[in-house]
Amino acid sequence: MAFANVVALLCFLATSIFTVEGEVRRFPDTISFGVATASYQVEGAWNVSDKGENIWDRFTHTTDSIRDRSNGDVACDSYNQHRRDIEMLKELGVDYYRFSISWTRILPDGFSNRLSQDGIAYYNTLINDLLEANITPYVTIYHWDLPQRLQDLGGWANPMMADYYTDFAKVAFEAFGDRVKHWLTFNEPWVICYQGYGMIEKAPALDMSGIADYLCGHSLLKAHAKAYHLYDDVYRPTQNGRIGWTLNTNYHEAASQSPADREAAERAMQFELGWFGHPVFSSEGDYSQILKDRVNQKSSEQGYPRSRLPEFTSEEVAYLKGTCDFFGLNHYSTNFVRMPTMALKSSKVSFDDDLGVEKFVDPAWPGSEADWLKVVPWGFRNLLNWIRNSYNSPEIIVFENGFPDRDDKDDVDRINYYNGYMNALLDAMEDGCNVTAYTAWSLMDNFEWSDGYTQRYGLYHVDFNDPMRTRTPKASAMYYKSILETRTIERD
Ligand code: GBH
Repeated sequence: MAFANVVALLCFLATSIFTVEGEVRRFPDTISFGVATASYQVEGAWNVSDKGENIWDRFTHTTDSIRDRSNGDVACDSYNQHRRDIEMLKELGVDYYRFSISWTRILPDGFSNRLSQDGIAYYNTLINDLLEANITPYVTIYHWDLPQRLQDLGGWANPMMADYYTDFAKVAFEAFGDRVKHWLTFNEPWVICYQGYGMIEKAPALDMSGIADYLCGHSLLKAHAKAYHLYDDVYRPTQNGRIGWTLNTNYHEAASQSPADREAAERAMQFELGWFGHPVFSSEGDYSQILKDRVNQKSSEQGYPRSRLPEFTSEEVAYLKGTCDFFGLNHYSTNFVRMPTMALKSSKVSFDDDLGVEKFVDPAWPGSEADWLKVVPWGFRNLLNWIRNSYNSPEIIVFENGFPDRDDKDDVDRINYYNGYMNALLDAMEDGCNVTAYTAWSLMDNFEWSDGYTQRYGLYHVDFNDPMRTRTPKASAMYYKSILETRTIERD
């Protein structure tokens, strides 16, 4: 009977929308889902064939800066096990896989006059096998593994890097662009420059904060714009892909609603996300006024003849503006920011001194294996809205979001993290943020930079004591899979 059918249908709908545990929310059909990795963190095969040495090979082999004294020589062995990786991607049901290209694997000397056929073949096979599995490749051209020879020339502090980088990008477009339609020029410029040139946290560990970090950022911005324009002018007309980059940031929430604290929080946003975001995404372009003013004023107080932050010419400002087809975002956590009560004395020249704010976290926020990573889902929602308001409602793609464990397969904390952050994502979308894709970091446990293998972000566990590097799904893998399958998530 028709009436009974209607009742049955309504009951079915009611139980599928409202489970006993709570309300279920649906993701719009416009959003796609993926997972990410990066070459040095997963590939291993560090000296196979003619691969050249990069700065992470050098850093891990010659310093004791890695917490467990490990390295990426073998890592997840994905160079030999990409088929297993693809099985996992299929099991998860992702739409796309974000991976990066190891520069010295395809250009052993860093320069584009000599190509490694084996290196090119490796990525060709990976890309072809992904496409065959119906998984879209998203390619990061540079995820931190600079050729050591280019580092010897000053790395990103050398203005010539804009050309060398663009040569490398050109090789990638030529070799893979017939099949790769999603490109990222850089992963996290802020981390590259702040942690690699300003601190000792990451290779090349220059430790020249307030100087080298700004030089790095300056030529990196130019490198990005040059590669973008190359793609836009030469490759887009025939290859029809999209290109941007992905910027990391904590969300910086004002500690109070006082004008001073709000100013401090906005300044922190402008120093972190805005350092690279403002020149590309703001309507006026260039570094933000607040960044220019702060560094300029500090520099002159400190007796420098010019600002430690280099300047762009007006041609360069125009050349940089709009050089992303979308806003790529890597986000993990949030902190509070307040204006220091006493003016901090400019004792030591540094990026943080230029910024001049105090950051702290709420001790009640749940933590993780990483001391900096607190679980604050509402910060993600606020951040997405900050981007919407500051940069004229761009299309946003979340390229990383994730949570570290120590060595755990029953990873309830990670499930809670994803549940909170994916709910916050939906909240932001309901606020009007145009988010079109979301990426979990990471597909599997991998080499976590200076934390070695002590912090694990994987949906899949990797046994690093096993020569086979056996992968096992964690509980969170099944959780993410079910979200992708049903396109729903339980309201938190
Ligand atoms: C990403 O970096 C990387 O792209 C990826 O390769 C890496 O494996 C993953 O995240 C996990 O770490 O609270 O001020 O001390 C994340 C970079 C690390 C940048 C934490 C900010 C701490 C800021 N972020 N860092 S603070």
